[in-house]
Amino acid sequence: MIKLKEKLYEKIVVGRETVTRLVKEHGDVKIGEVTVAQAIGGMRGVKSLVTDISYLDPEEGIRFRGYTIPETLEKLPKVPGEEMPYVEGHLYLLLTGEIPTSEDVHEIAELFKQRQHVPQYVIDVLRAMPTDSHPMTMFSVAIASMQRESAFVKAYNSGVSKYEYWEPTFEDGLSLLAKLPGIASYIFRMKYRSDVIIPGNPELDMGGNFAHMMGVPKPYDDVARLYFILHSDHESGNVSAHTGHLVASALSDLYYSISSMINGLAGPLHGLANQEVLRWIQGVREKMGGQVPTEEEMRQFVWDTLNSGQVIPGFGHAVLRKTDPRYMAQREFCLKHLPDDELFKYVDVLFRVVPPVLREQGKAKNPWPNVDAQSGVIQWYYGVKEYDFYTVLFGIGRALGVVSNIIWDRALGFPLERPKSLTTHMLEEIVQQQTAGV
Ligand code: HAX
Repeated sequence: MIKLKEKLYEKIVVGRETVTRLVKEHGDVKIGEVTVAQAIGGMRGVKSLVTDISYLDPEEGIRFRGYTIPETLEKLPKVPGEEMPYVEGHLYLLLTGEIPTSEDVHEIAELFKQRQHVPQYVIDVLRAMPTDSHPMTMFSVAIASMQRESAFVKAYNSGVSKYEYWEPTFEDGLSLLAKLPGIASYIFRMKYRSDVIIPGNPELDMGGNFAHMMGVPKPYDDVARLYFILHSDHESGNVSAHTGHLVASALSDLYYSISSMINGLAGPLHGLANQEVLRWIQGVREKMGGQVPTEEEMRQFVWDTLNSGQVIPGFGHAVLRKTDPRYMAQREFCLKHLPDDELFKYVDVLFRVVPPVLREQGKAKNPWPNVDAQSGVIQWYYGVKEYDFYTVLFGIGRALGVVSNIIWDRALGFPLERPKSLTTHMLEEIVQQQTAGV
């Protein structure tokens, strides 16, 4: 048996005991209240989801299984001779909560190698799509097209017990994750590199193989590893993670769930913001004739965008109230590898200018930069200038976290998600009753 699966099973037994005890013995304990503003306002802050894979503290930022980003990057086994850890090791951490040994990492790397081949029919589907389809549309369609491969569906149709649902879901997760770098790089090369496709190299780790198939030299392999790890999980209420969980809660398989996750990620208020940051900067760059704007000039560009009723992409967050540590990790990478890059200087000016302007405007609860403000600059520097591809990179990373969450959803027997809705008239009645009661 796969060692990772054995380890996972040990943890699942403990996890099942915990959730059974919590529901049986403490099911009525209140963990929060819901206000009218929260019900109308996108459920901000409503505590109604459960995950152990990661936790987002508004002040500190994300912790993966209890580890901050610097701790994660420091503790995970590194690819020999490289700066960044194995993405495979990060998946082990997300799934089990433990730092893997190099043997654990190599087991996953080996499983990925066995499963990385992208079926020809997926390529045919991509080729049949209009050439101006957005890369995220292509990515979503390619994933959905593989639904016929689902081990979960086969097991479900043959009457597997619900206590075993997690096992074929685990199989689907490994098979799907192994193929995502190949599919993504295929889309990139087909669309933007004259259709010259580079076959995968099974000797390489996930990040290394992705860089190889993209046709981008070192240290892009480390960029890929850093990206996939940073974007992997952000607890489970964000649009992409929540969509994946919600769709999976109907017992839709991982192919349906991850394709839906990609669709949620493709919105400009979420993952597409990394594309939008580059689009916004290019607009400024054109107006500046290539010159880096002064802080005063940049302030005016920011105000012009706000005054035209648009958001400043890459700034603000629904939960975070400080600069995103995912932004800081990428900023450190930029300071080390591309300190004199022109676009990095733009982003640096924005870092100083945007927060005070957003504060002065007085609307955004969090004026600080998020992960998307910095990520496109690194891609641009290494020659991946087609910014409508950037959210696909986010999608490969996010799939690691959402797949891990869905395997655990199945293991813990989380039920169909079905919150209750009210009409606005009912809200008015509740308000009247409570005001009268005061
Ligand atoms: N620029 C301008 N206005 C902003 C803003 C920004 N960057 N961030 C928030 N605001 C505005 C909101 O639009 C809202 O305006 P209205 O009252 O007119 O509706 C007001 O400030 C209050 O919003 P909030 O409570 O601070 O923020 P939300 O939780 O509603 O939204 C968003 C969080 C991330 C969607 C928001 O900050 C935003 O639109 N940012 C720009 C887009 C972006 O960078 N998205 C990526 C976020 C990180 C992520 O998920 N990555 O994938």
